[in-house]
Amino acid sequence: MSHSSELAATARSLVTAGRGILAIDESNKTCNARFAALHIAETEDARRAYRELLLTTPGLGAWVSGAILYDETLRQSTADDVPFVRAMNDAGILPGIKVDTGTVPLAGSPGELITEGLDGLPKRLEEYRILGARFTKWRAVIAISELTPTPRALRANAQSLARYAKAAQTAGLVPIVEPEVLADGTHDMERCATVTRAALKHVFEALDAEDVDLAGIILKPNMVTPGLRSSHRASVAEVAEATLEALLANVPANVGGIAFLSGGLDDVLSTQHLQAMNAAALERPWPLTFSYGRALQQAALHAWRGSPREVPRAQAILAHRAACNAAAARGQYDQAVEDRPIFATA
Ligand code: 5MM
Repeated sequence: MSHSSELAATARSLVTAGRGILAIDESNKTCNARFAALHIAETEDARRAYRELLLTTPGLGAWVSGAILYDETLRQSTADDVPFVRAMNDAGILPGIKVDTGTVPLAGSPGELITEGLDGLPKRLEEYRILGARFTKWRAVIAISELTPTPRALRANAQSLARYAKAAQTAGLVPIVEPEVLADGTHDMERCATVTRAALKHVFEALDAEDVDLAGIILKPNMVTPGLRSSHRASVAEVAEATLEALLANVPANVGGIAFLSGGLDDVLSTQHLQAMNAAALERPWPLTFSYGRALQQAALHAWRGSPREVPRAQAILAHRAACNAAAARGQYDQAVEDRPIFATA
């Protein structure tokens, strides 16, 4: 198989057959902050135990095609000394890795961020490939306020995403391209739609300029919603319609697939939005699935709270959310699926 058809095949396998991606690539800082809020020890072993709980959830591979890890996690093993990468491959879950190194203020653009990580990237990609990663992720962050985003910030973030995507493909790894328009804010849905369209337009122009093979990427976009602090509300049908319209207007048909982030939205609502898009009459050329972090993990993390006794319950909760989202990826999710007893899922 040629390099490019191999990338396209990997991208497809991540987004088809009613499966999606589990995002557990929180940096140590973010993971520790989530642990601290629940009085869980902020240690390497607690992070390892938590990721083991998630990755060894019985049956997970039926709903989850891949998991995005953080550098520390890619190198860790289960308590029985099975490397996570091997446990994942045995479970039918492809190992992925976050390769950006986080955000810093964008000079000259107050309130805007640029994602770093291009320095030394080819070398790190090579090491990640040897460690067993098959795909990668880079997240750009676009904040909405009265003055932002500026065209300059949209352009700079799109260029970094495109340079990363080219480097990942050159190393034989599928890039997940994540331009996240943050849901924080008081803006209405129209404003989110306008910014999301502009962000996508810049990203695909930059990917084209870098000659990135679109069949060998996965786009990880936000959904079009009112800001989390907005007084405006939108129905599930309105979110699905506005999101599909933004994607159809800006995402070329040959993109390998689309896997949404959840962006701090309620977990059940995230599933309902995905279902509504997959059930929509509107024709779309790419598979639509999930690449959720918080919307898959939140309830499981709250059940676990660092207690070994709660591992089976937390795993059953994760399995249930993953099964619900996999049903939504097939357009087959409804209240009956949601109401299935949690221990019946796994
Ligand atoms: C899992 O969270 C990732 C962020 O980690 P850092 O902020 O520590 O870098 C994040 O990139 C995540 O993969 C996506 O934003 C999707 O997660 P949500 O929670 O928005 O679905």
